[in-house]
Amino acid sequence: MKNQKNIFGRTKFLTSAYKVSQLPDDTGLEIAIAGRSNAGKSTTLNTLVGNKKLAKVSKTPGRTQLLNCFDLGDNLRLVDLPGYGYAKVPKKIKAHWQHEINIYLQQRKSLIGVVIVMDIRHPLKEFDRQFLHWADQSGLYSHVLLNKSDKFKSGKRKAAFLEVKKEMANISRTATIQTFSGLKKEGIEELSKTLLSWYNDPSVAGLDNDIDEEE
Ligand SMILES: Nc1nc2c(ncn2[C@@H]2O[C@H](COP(=O)(O)OP(=O)(O)OP(=O)(O)O)[C@@H](O)[C@H]2O)c(=O)[nH]1
Ligand SMILES: [Mg+2]
Repeated sequence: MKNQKNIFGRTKFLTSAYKVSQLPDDTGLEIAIAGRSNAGKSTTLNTLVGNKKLAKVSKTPGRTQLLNCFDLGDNLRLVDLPGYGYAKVPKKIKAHWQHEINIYLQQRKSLIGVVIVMDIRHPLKEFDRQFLHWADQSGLYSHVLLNKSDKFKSGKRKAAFLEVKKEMANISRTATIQTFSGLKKEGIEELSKTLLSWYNDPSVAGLDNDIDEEE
């Protein structure tokens, strides 16, 4: 394995797709960031890549309304998905996104795993469970981020972690979990290690996906 310490640091915005059919060619390896609206998906992405401005963050839930696609080079990508479960988004838009996310999850061959971002104060809501279940069934990697962990003191944080971990095991045999704070930049190392191990798993998509060293 080559030195891949900073592949996330080289992330560039690639494209915004309103529909799955507008995404880049379905080759290489892609990891999607999913989760309820306002859980902190865009913040997580920005924290991971060390660029506050890459993905738009907003106090208004439902901000990310496109499939925003980012390029790490070597045909590796990250996709920031629109959040699910926000009540105030008009029905028509919600239905459109639900439809597109379903198509994306079912048809995207380059998709190897999903990061499911949850607010540590409101974990494992219905859609989170569905996502975990679906990823497990589809043989995708999944990693749960209990984000906004800065909102809890360490005792409460640990308790939430253990509880979600236990409950999650009933839904997915393979999902992993960690606490995270995009705000305090805590948990980046664990997250990047996890994603790198997915990108480097030669069994996914049967590709030679050895990652080049940063110049
Ligand atoms: N305290 C705290 N706030 C956070 C953290 N991560 C994100 N936030 C805040 O949560 C709000 C939503 O963050 P986003 O990253 O835009 O969330 P999102 O999941 O991308 O939201 P949508 O695109 O609307 O689905 C913003 O006000 C962020 O500043 C965190 O780790 N701690
Ligand atoms: Mg967002």
